[in-house]
Amino acid sequence: MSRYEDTIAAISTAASPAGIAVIRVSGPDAVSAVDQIFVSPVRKKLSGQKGNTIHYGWIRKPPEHISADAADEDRTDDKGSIVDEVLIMLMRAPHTFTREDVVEIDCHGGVFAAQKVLDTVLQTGVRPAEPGEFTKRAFLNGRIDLSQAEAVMDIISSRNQYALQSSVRQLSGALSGRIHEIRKKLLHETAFIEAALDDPEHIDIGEHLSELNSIVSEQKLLISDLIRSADSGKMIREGIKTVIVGRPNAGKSSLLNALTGEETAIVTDIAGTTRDVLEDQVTFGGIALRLLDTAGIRQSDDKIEQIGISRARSHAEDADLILYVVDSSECLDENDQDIFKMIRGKKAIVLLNKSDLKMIVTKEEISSYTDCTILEISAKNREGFTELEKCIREMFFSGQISQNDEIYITNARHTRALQDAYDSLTLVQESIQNGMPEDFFSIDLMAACDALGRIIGADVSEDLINEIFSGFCLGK
Ligand SMILES: Nc1nc2c(ncn2[C@@H]2O[C@H](COP(=O)(O)OP(=O)(O)OP(=O)(O)O)[C@@H](O)[C@H]2O)c(=O)[nH]1
Ligand SMILES: [Mg+2]
Repeated sequence: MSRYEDTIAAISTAASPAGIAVIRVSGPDAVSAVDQIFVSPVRKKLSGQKGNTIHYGWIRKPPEHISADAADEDRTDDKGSIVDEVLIMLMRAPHTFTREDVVEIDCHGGVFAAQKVLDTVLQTGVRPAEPGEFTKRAFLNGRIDLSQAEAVMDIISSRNQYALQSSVRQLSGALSGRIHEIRKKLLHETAFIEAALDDPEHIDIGEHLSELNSIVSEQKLLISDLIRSADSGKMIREGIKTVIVGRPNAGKSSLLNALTGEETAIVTDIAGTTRDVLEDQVTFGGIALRLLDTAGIRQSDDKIEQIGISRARSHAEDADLILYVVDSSECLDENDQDIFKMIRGKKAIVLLNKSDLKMIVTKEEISSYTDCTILEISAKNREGFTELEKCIREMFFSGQISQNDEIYITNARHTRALQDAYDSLTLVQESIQNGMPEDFFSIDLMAACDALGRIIGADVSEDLINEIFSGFCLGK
């Protein structure tokens, strides 16, 4: 049953010119409201139709709005009241996304046309939906849990293939499933302790402590795996911050342009062309990169160039990935030594650029200065990019994201909740070690369940009562 008494409507497609727009109406009056403004060629009524059916017809202004509007527009015939030709998708509760009656109106696209149809729907007394309200109803009516509701938002905003895949997995319940498993174990332990406290004559908690400790350790491990995945998750969502560095004229801007497929940066044979940091987003083999082209690094007396170089250094400092471009047709010099120092201990790939020319610098020479992967490329001829793509994928996603079933935490709220759960479990272990009374364990175990529950929107007290009654028959 829906918790809501009102009916909401909104344009669910993008507000841009398109062939079709979809107006979604959800709530107890969805069908009767649309019935007031829908005319079918055979005069059928939507209220008499089954769920999951499609109906052709027109949206017409509601009767009480026709005369005034028609007078305005000097139209008095029936056609003057027609707003658009439409297809109606009729879906009945509870087999819908919101678990309410849902009517979707496929009308003609274009911002103005769709808005006209929505206005007409609203004239029946339906209220405009707030942002995300359909998904909120789906959650509150029990159709999806909170992490799945958030995944819906993530799917909508995902900007690359991996972000999309990760959100779709979350929507399908992958993250919820993992959280449920951990939470179930902790709830079971909490219920056991509660039962022991209630019935000390029959249940001895002392015998159970080492098992409790190892169960808590296992769950902490699972939680910390999830927390660790948040770094990759952030990169999936926002793109890997990839800073291109190198000496002037190495071909950094040429690389940026080759990767973006656009003439984003100015390329010349004058050393010191790029002064400021240039940023662009690309999807490279399905991976989102936030690419930053920077000023060539060298000793310089030019004030502007110096500022550019120091910006390059500071971006390299907090980069997720550094692409160090070397002009392989020229000998290395002291500036390169400086850059080798800069990339030490960082995730970096050395790109021997200009492989189309006679190469003077070799992989062997470079590898005497760094352990980083070294690849030969030609930014000018776009050669070596497949290798680069493979290398980045292996560095960040251990190959293919789609072929393993890893879960990536992409939401800061989830990371915080996981950290809280982890900290509470650490307290449980400390209490065990310090021989504290049982109620200390159960308070912190409950806190951990609570924190995990925040991710999926579960209520710990309700779940604990269920577990106690189903598992331990308290009060029998
Ligand atoms: N033959 C050849 N020339 C290249 C290649 N990549 C870049 N160049 C040339 O090298 C010169 C410098 O290229 P840029 O991309 O401007 O180099 P940069 O590293 O951005 O230089 P600064 O902005 O001055 O630091 C230009 O003349 C490019 O056409 C390549 O793969 N092969
Ligand atoms: Mg440049």
